[in-house]
Amino acid sequence: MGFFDKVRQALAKTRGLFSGIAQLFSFQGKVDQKFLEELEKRLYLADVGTYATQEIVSRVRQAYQDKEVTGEMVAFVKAQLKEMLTAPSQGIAFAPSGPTVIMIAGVNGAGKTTSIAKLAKHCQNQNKKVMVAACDTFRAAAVEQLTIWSQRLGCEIVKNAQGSDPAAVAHDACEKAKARAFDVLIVDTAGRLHTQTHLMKELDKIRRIVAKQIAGAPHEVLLVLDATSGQNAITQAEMFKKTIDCTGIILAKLDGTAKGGAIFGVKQKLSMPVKFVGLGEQLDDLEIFDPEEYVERLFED
Ligand SMILES: Nc1nc2c(ncn2[C@@H]2O[C@H](COP(=O)(O)OP(=O)(O)O)[C@@H](O)[C@H]2O)c(=O)[nH]1
Ligand SMILES: [Mg+2]
Repeated sequence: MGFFDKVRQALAKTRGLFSGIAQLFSFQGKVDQKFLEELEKRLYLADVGTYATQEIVSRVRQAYQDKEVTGEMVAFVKAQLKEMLTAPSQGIAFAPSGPTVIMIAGVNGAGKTTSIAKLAKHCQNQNKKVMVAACDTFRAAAVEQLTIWSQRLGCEIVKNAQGSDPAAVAHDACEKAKARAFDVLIVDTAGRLHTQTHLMKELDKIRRIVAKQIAGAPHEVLLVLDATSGQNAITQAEMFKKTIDCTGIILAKLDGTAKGGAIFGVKQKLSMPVKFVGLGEQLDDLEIFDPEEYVERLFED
C-alpha cells in the first residue's frame, strides 16, 4: 500500500466529518451569512480548529459572497486547505556530509519511540546507516523498548543504565556516530509534560551537547504529536516550540481517529510543517506527509 491507500484507510473517521463540508457545496442558493455560518460549523466539527476555520471561511467570503453555490467551490476550499498545509520541505533534510542528527521530543505516550523505529526503517530504506540513542533514561522500560526495536531493525543502539544522564548518552552517541561514519543518528528523549520546566531544560541540554559534537546538529528536531488528542496537541506544541526550535512534526496515530482535521490547526498556528504521519503500530506505518494527497483523500466519498 502506498501513501494513497494507507491515508485513505487511516482517514476513514475524519473523512466522515469532511463529507459534511463537501455536501454543503451541493446546496442550492447563494453564499450568504447563513451558508458561511454553516461552513464554519462544519469545519469546526471536523476539528480544523478556530484559527484555520476562520481563515478558510473568510477566504470563501471574499471570493464568493452573494454568488451562487457551485461545485467549483469544493475545488476552491480544497486548494485553500492544501495551501495551508504546504511546506518548503517534507521528510528529512539530510546533512550534506557526516551524521544527520534527528532529535525526537514530545509528551509521554505520544508515539516517540515507535516513530523512531519507523523513521530508522525509513532511513534504512534509503541505504542509510542508522544509529539510535536511548536518551529516555527516565524509565527502564523505555530503553528496553528501543533496544527491542533496534534488534528488529538491525541498527546500532547507544544506551546506558536507567537514571543515567541523558546528555551523556547523547554525547557518547555523537562520538560513536562520527567515529564509525553513521549517516543518521536518531535521539530518543524522555516524555515530558510541556509544563515540567526541569525536564524541558534537560531537552535543551541534550540539544546543546549534540550541537557541540556535530556541525549543524541537530539537523531535525521533530515533535511527535498524538493526532487523537486533537486541539490539545497544539497547546503542547506551542510549549515545546518555546523551549526547543522544532523543525517539524510527526503526527502519530492518525489512523483510526476522527481528529485528523487538527493537522490544519497545527500547521497554521505553529507554522511548523507536518513532515511525517504515523498510520499504525508497525515499522512500515510511517509516511512522508503529502498535503495534496491528504486533502484529496479527506474529500473522497
Ligand atoms: N495506532 C497507532 N498507534 C501508535 C502509533 N504510534 C505509536 N502508537 C502506539 O502508541 C503507544 C505509545 O507509543 P510510544 O512510542 O511508546 O510513545 P512514547 O512514550 O512517546 O515513546 C504504543 O502503544 C504505540 O504502539 C500510530 O501511528 N498509530
Ligand atoms: Mg518512549
